[in-house]
Amino acid sequence: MAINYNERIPNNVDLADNRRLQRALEAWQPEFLSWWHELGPEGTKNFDIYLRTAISVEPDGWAHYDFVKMPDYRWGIFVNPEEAGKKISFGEHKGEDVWQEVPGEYRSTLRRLIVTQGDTEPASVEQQRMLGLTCPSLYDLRNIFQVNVEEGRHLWAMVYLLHAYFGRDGREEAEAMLERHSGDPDKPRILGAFNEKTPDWLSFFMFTYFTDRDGKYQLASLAESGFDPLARTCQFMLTEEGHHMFIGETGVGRVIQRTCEVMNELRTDDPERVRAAGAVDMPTLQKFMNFHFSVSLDLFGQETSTNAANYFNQSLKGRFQETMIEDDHRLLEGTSPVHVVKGDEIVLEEQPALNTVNERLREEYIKDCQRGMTRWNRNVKRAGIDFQFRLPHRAFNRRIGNFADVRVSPKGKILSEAEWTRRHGEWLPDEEDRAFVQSLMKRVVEPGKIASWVAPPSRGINHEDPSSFEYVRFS
Ligand code: BYC
Ligand code: FE
Ligand code: FE
Repeated sequence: MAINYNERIPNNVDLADNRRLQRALEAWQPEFLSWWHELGPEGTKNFDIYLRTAISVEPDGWAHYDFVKMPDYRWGIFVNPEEAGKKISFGEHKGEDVWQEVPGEYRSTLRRLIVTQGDTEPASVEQQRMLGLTCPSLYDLRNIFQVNVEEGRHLWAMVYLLHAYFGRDGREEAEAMLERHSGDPDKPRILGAFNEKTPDWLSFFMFTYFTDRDGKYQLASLAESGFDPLARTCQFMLTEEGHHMFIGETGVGRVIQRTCEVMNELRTDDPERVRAAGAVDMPTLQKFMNFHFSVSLDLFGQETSTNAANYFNQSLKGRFQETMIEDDHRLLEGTSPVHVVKGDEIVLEEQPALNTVNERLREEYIKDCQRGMTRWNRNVKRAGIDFQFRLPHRAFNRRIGNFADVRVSPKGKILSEAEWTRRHGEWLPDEEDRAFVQSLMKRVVEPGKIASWVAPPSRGINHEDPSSFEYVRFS
């Protein structure tokens, strides 16, 4: 089904046939736009930006590339088509037809899941809103705007579900999405990581690598939902998500590449000399990875969670690639291992499988994070540099779950408070590290130019030239 761009709200959900819903969403639209003007990317009026816009939900050929004037981007509602005869694949409703309406008994649980998902999307836009002012190149400037408009669209995706399926409560939740703000002491965003700052481009690349990747795993789990409109909405969001993680992996990779170049040119591994040459030293990069990885691990919730067990059992939120897993898809029997604190050690303990759904998803996520890191390390080695990045232990720097109350080193050793206080500066960016990275953030917007701390991209967007193409035109 093609997306109709002649309507005020582009959509493939036949909005014109549902006047009430259409009016409700049209009433929310100006509130969204004024939020975007106030808390969306700073200083972008009248920029022509080479953006991708969805024109269908078909796997190939869904995206169209063209210059768009930033505030005129058309946010729309795109949902994958219904599959005839589709059955629920897990939980107590396994084998039943998927639901096209919200089952009454699961109404508040589903609403909560949708609100939690939806809340992260505008939060990330708020977190990134100043970064356009310090972009390292036109290519990167275009990329951050692409991410921002799509996260805005992901908010639309969840707001559509709230309006279409949750009546007045849903409309109220949609309003509240624009009232909570990232880092606001009175009305913060729901999940921890979305109240952290994204103050510089290194943080942005780390965020799109580590935190958008949580998005991938959460959306994939919701894409299995027995509530089919949610599943179909998340399936399409995942198509867009791939590019966000690409920006993260190549972004961090380009920073590492630049550092390696500087180290080779100067024949040094002295962090101070690397910094003096305008690149980010390896230990600082490792600290940023430690921070973003650990903060993102918290997003998976508690290791042992009755909430997660209920979501699964009620067929609301599945596992990653549920249908590919070979088991009974009920998890009523059997156990799986969970890391727990026992005295002054972290050990594995078997727990009822149903309660460990969050931990299993986190496990998939960790493996995925490692894959990109292995690629980065391969390039470091190829550059002849004797340094390898490591993911810290899953218990390091956690605020949620079994390790929230203990101090743990990146290698997984439980530490005394005194030792943590003495050493955490070795593992997490401190004020001075952040100030250094901040000092590198200078806006570069001439076509073909790039900042000192990052290598140019190796390929362009939509086969355009990576460096010389004018991805953003100012007027
Ligand atoms: N921060 O049983 P548990 C994305 C609370 S990212 C604060 O584990 P639950 C994106 C929890 O509320 C993907 N509080 O909790 C990326 C609960 O409170 P109550 C976002 C937390 O809720 C980049 C208590 O601890 N999508 O799309 O079952 C850019 C018990 O814990 C946190 C989703 O998250 C936290 N991190 O599981 C843009 C999917 N974690 O009930 C976008 C929807 C837990 O005791 N959300 N708590 O008062 C969920 O599936 C679940 O809410 C969670 C947490 C897996 C996140
Ligand atoms: Fe998103
Ligand atoms: Fe994303």
